[in-house]
Amino acid sequence: MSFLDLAKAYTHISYETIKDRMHSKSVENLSEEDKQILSDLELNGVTVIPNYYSEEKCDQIKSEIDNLINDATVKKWVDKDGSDTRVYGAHNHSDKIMEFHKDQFLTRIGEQYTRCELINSHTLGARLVPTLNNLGSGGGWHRDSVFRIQYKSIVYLTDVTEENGPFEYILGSHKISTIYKSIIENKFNSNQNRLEEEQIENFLNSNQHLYKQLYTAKKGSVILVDTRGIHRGTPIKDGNRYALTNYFMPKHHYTKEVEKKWKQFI
Ligand SMILES: O=C(O)CCC(=O)C(=O)O
Ligand SMILES: [Fe+2]
Repeated sequence: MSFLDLAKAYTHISYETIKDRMHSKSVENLSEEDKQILSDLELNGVTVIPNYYSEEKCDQIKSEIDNLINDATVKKWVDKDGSDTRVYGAHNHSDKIMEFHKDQFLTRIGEQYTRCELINSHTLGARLVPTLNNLGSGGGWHRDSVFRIQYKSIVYLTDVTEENGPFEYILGSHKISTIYKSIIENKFNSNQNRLEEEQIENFLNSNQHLYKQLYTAKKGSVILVDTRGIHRGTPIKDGNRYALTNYFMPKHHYTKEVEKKWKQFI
């Protein structure tokens, strides 16, 4: 293990935690439903709410995403093998997507979980189709951030089976102790956010109580997730997968530079 990596990770994580506490937002009036969702998020790093959107609404938004993808005036990003097509600023083009973007319930849960006021920088509308050797949504196993807490909400707009590139998460890997442990036992570096299959196997061998969970679900299901934990969209084998993703971040992380970074894609 590298003491330097451990010291670096500890310094950055402590710094971010102190900043979060300085900007912390108090949590009031938790309903029973909120409590259940929060305890799931805290324990596992991820939770699912089925039937959040109706089938009809999912179908409408799905066809809006197709229209956006086919509209030459709309900014989009496509991965190198053409499997993953993304409209990062989808909320700016549709009232229904804007509704998801501004969803008060999803925002409130995130604020309760992170204990910070959140900004939703943008809502991604994405379509996945199978191509040879595609990596899946997000480009393989990763943590969105090692040092900072992250919260996203994803709604599936199509039924997602094992064939359609479901979201996958290592339950419990959002815990900071797993970051330190992986530096000590698995030779991860201080800011190791991209992970090879072999590193995932080593990580799981060191953490026998943690396991991978595949999120197959019906259209309309919402996944609430701390994307500091280790996750990926699995490679898509068949059919397609449409989804919206809210990119929340604590308000004090939403600097001018962050805003500028995302503006070029929106
Ligand atoms: O769309 C997915 O299944 C996960 C993509 C991802 O890595 C993310 O949104 O952070
Ligand atoms: Fe991610």
